[in-house]
Order: sequence, then C-alpha cells, then structure tokens
Amino acid sequence: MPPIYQTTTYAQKSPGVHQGYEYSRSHNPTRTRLEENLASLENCKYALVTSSGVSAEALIMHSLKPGSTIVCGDDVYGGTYRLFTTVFHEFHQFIFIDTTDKVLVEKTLKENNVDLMWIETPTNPMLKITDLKSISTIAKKYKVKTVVDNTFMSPIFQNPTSFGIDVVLHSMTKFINGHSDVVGGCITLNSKKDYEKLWKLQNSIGPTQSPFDSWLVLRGIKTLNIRMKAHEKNAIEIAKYLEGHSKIEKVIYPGLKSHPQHKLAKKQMTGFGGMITFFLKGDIKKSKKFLSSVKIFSLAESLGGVESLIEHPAIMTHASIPKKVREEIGIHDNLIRISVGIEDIDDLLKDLECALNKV
Ligand code: P1T
Repeated sequence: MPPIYQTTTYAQKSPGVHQGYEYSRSHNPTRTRLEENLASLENCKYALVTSSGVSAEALIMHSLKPGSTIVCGDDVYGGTYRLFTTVFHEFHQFIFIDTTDKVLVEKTLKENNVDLMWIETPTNPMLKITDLKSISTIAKKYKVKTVVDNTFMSPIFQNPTSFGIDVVLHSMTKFINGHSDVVGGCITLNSKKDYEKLWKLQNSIGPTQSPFDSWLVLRGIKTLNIRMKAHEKNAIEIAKYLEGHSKIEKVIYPGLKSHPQHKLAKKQMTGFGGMITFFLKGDIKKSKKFLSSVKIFSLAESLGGVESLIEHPAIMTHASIPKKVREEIGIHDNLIRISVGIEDIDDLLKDLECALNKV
C-alpha cells in the first residue's frame, strides 16, 4: 500500500540539494501518487489535488487574466454560483446560459470576447446534459478554453477530454472518494503550460490536501468502478419506482427514456450515475414532511458516498442562488434530490415508500 508521508518537510543533503521533495504545501509523495492516479483515470497528462472542489474552481479563476469573460452553465452547484457571483465577479465577467442549447452557445461566443466556458454535465441539480463534442467544437472555433465539472459522472462514466474538453474538474468529496469522510478536489489537464501556472498558484495560495486525506482518496478509488455500477443499478430501480408513483409529479434521471437528453446521455456517458432529481406533488410542507420521514436515506447535503442521501436544493445546496434565478432554472420548493447509495435496494425502496405514505 502507498505509505502516508505524514510530514511537512524533507531533509536536504546540502542547502537547496533535495531528493525531489522540499515542503508539503508544494509536493507530498502521497499526494503525488493520487495525482498520478487521477491523471490516468481522466486520460490526462497532469493532475492537481486540492483541498476542496471549490478551491480547485478558485485556482482556475485565479489563473485567468483580470477582466476575463466566462460563460457558465445556468444550472451549477450553488457553491460554484456563489464563488463566481460573490467573489470572482469583482475580477471577471460571468455570463450564465443554458449550455445544452448549442445555438445559444454559438451566439454567445460570437457576440462576446469569451475566455473560458464552464460546463457542468449532468448539472446539479437538474441533471441537464451538455453535448460535449459539439460544444468543444464551437469553443475551439472561437478559441475559447473549456472546463467540465465531471463530479456527477466520475471518471468511470465520462471522460470529457476525449470529446475535446481542455480541463476536467472534480469535487473528490463525492464519488471519487466515495465514503463521505474527505473534502477534496482535483483538476486534470493536458497542457503543460496551464498545469505549471495552476501549480504555481496552488503553491503560492496554499489550497493543498493533507497526506492522510490523499491516502483515503487513493483507498476509495480502488472501489470506484464497482461503486459507480452499484450506484447506477440502484438508481435505475429507484427512478423507475418514483416515475410510477402517484405522489410524484416528475422524475429526472438520465437513464430514463423520459429524460429529454437520454440519447445524448447514452452517447457520451458510459453510465447514468447515482443522482436522481424529482418533483413531489404538493407544496413545501409536503416536501418537508417527506424529507423528515425517511430513515435509511440521510437528510444531508453532499452526494456520492456509499450511503444514500436526500436533500432539498432550494433550502440546502442551492440556497445561495437568488429565489428568482433558482425558479427560472426549475429549482422549486417541491424539488428533491437524492444521491443513491449502494445499500440493499429493497431497503431503499421501502424507506421511500414509507415516507411517501406519510405525505
Ligand atoms: O464541496 P466541494 O468539495 O468544495 O465541491 C464543490 C462542488 C463542485 N462541483 C459540484 C458539481 C458539486 O456538486 C460540488 C459540491 N456539491 C455539494 C456539496 C452538493 O451537495 O451538491
């Protein structure tokens, strides 16, 4: 097993003559091991492991020249929206659009001097799917760099660089680690120049990951492949069950034929993932009743762990998005998001059934 190099510093032979490692903010052998692993999983040359998903996002924002224009998907994780609109809006300009609309993307890139496109696919929480091949082709035409937040798919179900995307980002807090015990992020890419710039920024600003956390993620990755398949197997059953339930208005899951981009999902993803979003029939009171009635699902933010989680995006993960903007995207008070774990499917279905009976 890779050792945990639980050290901040490394003895040098003589001043400045070291053995590849000087100080753990800059490099650490356990973290290097994880970076090599992630680069390989995403078919990339380089990887950087960061202290969280949002700190990986912040490094990318810092790497842009001040006054840059970023086109960002209109449905992204609430914390990403908050980072862009309350922190980096002082340095850059952000244009939020539906990146699943190719005509709109082309029009926006044509009319604005855009530096970067930020794509989440499938999106959090509405599970909208952006056509990566088409969008990267349009972006290349206008010399715009592309970043994909691949958190929901993990490298097992989607490798954005194979569609021409430049940079891939993950919140490793989710599926990659998979055990809800580490907060972390990563960036993988093929450009040496961009990697070196991001590494310099990380070393100067400091959002690295501890050796122990990197070790835990390495351990989690050993089962990433089988976990993703188990998440998906359970999710397909649950999505079908919910779709047939009289108290559910609508279910959104890329693996359902009713998903508007089901065909595209089949084309660019090798699995549909473990995330399901659905609308309960009724108001906020009913949503709260349902959410506080589940017993095996934990009512909690986050996703991607082996245990099932359930949450209310409008009150929890996406509360930092103004109500008006939220509602335009479709995040209403009866919207519920679940991260399907790998527990016994009968227990999960029974839990949902009991909670729905109480509504
Ligand atoms: O929490 P952190 O590791 O900093 O990752 C941020 C992040 C980035 N990208 C996506 C798609 C995410 O879903 C997240 C974090 N999301 C949650 C905590 C959540 O419950 O949706």
